[in-house]
Amino acid sequence: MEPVLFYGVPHGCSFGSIVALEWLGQPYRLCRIDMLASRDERYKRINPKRQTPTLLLEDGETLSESLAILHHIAARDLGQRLGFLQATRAFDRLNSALSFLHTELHGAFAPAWTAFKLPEHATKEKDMLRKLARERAAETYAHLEHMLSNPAWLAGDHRTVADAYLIGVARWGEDLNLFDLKREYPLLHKHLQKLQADKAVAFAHAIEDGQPATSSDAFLGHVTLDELQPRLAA
Ligand SMILES: N[C@@H](CCC(=O)N[C@@H](CS)C(=O)NCC(=O)O)C(=O)O
Repeated sequence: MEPVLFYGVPHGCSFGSIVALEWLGQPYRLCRIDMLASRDERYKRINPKRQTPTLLLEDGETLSESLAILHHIAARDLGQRLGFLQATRAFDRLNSALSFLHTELHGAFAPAWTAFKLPEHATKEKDMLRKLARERAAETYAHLEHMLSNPAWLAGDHRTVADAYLIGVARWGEDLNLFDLKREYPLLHKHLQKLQADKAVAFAHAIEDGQPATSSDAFLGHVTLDELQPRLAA
């Protein structure tokens, strides 16, 4: 069976892996994990931290961590130019961009996601956590603005898995009502608008929203944790 990506809603960083799979164009399936509602023990067997994304490979092995998954997707067909051959400068630049996005940008929003999950009455704690997230993310957005001042894409002269990952994480500043990207970071906003116009990005939004989604034909449908049991037990 083709690989299965476990993606998280609402608004998981797994969004980037969906976009990358669409860009790759090889057959895959998706399994939806509700990160707020589900404490499904069966998913814990797939990802002991219960985090998304995870990629279930053809041989039953699971691969966790976005960066590993994105590099894996890119390496499935270097001809698609979503990534680069390891031990080249281009690979190093891509790896550097991805690491920055994960440790700095993704990391900056952790306090805001904690605030999001707190009960309504915890106003003081929420405000403090949101302020911290805004401070950390502002520095990262400023650096991204600098990174995007020269090349048309994040890691070179064409789109890569770094752009796929960026679109899934950079949106959080506005999703969490912390930033007005158009006013504060115009180059980043422009880059995100360019990505929003991409068919694979529209597809990933539709998937997250549970709407009919138009794929590149690589998407073979959703599969449930129940349906995956025989494959996982093997
Ligand atoms: N280091 C992991 C982090 C993944 C992560 O933080 N996933 C979030 C969604 S963006 C998640 O699953 N959150 C639910 C939870 O931690 O309970 C990766 O890069 O894949």
